[in-house]
Amino acid sequence: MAAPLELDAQSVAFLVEASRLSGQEIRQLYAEFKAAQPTGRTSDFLNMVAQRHSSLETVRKKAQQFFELFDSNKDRSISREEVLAIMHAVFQTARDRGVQLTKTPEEVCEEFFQRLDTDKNCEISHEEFVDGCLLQPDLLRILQTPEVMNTLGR
Ligand SMILES: [Ca+2]
Ligand SMILES: [Ca+2]
Repeated sequence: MAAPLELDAQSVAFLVEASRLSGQEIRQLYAEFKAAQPTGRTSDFLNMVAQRHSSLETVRKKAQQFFELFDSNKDRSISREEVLAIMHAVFQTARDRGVQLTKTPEEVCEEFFQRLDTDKNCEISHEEFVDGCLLQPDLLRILQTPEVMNTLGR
């Protein structure tokens, strides 16, 4: 018999909403938290999980939005042509704004594939894109520059 956990339904519901973890995962984390810190308060646990997971969730959501913008033919996969088309448009926006560019759209596209196409099949899957953004936070920072955002209409 597992020891009863003093995490009420309301707290679990709050965390499910904030973190997108399942209720079961949250109870598991709570059990680990109580094992590590027997005197730890529930409020400390709530703060810890909400903070750690909501930032991840924000990144995941942004990555999801960018994936959909890049995947213009909506086949749940990003091709070189799709990346190149967007890069050419982004570079045009940048030039119009007088921004100096040191790379070509082709080079940026190549870098994109080197970093995200993990299985090297020349297509970036939804999973590769989202996982890549979670593991390489600077990718999202690059995607959120004004030139890219303007070009993508965000
Ligand atoms: Ca596509
Ligand atoms: Ca791939």
